[in-house]
Amino acid sequence: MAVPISTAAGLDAAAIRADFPVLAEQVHGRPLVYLDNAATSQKPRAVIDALQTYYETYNANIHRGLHALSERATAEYEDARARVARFINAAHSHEVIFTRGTTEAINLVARGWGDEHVGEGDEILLTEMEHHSNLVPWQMLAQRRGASLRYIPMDAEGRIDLEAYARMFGPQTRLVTVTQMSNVLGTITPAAEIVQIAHVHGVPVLLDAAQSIPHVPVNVQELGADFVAFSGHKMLGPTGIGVLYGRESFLDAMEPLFGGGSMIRVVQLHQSSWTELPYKLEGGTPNIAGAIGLGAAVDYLQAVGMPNVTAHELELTEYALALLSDVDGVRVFGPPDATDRGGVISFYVGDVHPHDVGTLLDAEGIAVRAGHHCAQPLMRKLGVAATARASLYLYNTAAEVDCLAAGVARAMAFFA
Ligand code: C6P
Repeated sequence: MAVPISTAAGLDAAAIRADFPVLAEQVHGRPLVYLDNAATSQKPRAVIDALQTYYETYNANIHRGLHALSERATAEYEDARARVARFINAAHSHEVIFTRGTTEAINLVARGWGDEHVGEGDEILLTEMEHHSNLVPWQMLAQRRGASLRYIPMDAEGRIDLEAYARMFGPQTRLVTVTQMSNVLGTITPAAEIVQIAHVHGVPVLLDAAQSIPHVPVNVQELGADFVAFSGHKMLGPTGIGVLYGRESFLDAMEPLFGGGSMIRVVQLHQSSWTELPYKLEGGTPNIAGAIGLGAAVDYLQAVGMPNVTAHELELTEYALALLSDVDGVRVFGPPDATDRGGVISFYVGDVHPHDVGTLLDAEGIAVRAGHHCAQPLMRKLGVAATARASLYLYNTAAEVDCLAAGVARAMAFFA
């Protein structure tokens, strides 16, 4: 397969591919074409090495032992936190709380902040394109507290009606919680404007950045978001590690979700007091290796340059949209213009069930996802039960997009 050596983005795809051992694998006797990056990304050697080095040379618990291994593990864990904080331009390292992923980060806010600040008759604003992780925790909170969810008007391509949104605020609006990039439509939402409008009304904003932070530069201070949630495994890092970023004053106002070791100041028989951020919100032994791996992933992305990652994916997305729309009978969801979206491309092939499309592509070594993508309300809005979805990342190439389009055309012909 021909692999472009470099793109207009200045990104050396061949060199990058060589850093990802799994990309050399064969699947069903064919070279792997991995286009399921919205589900999880592949890992570069640097991340795998960071995990191995931790386990082989300084595995120990953190913040506990006075011995050399524990001191090194603690230093590396805290260094990873500082690197993640720099990556998103947080004002302080302690505004980065390590979680298991986006899901846990959002649940932490729904419980730790929501239970304290949302009550009877209050309203939470969100969109119909939220992943279940940014929907179900708010339904649960609304049910616990007698609050309600209100949906911001948007079109079928995920474009938010900002004027209608601005009119939704009332005295009982407590929170806006929206995705920064749809995991189905690829739509990039106007996060800065969403935050600006909410702040005019004194309402905080949570951004689900699970699909954005891996692909576009995100500066949390510039955006002004109060909470930002994302997952390590979608940005070249290990599974089981993610981040809740919160502005200091908001994290201070949160109750811990997990009581236990590391999060206390003083424990008495009938009550306890909490220690400072970030530890207050990280009860128990954290995913030490995962955090260190995420630190290595962030270093990798920064070395490539996030603007280069974005530009490369934009180029590939434009190419993929053009090729797929050339296949007769293929319907592509989301904004038609690649500049309004990231490299997440959901599509439907004629009347063929997306699972059959996924199975046929898999037989050719092409990994895509098929299903409702944990976004059932959005599927209903689109009038489908499922879609096939190809999602791109920095190591994908134009040649791989050619494989996808050819595979989709063959699927169409096979079922015609
Ligand atoms: N979306 C997908 O294939 P976790 O599972 O906690 O790492 O991430 C949850 C999540 C939250 N928000 C958005 C926008 C997401 O896309 C995801 C994960 C994967 O689309 C798995 S369902």
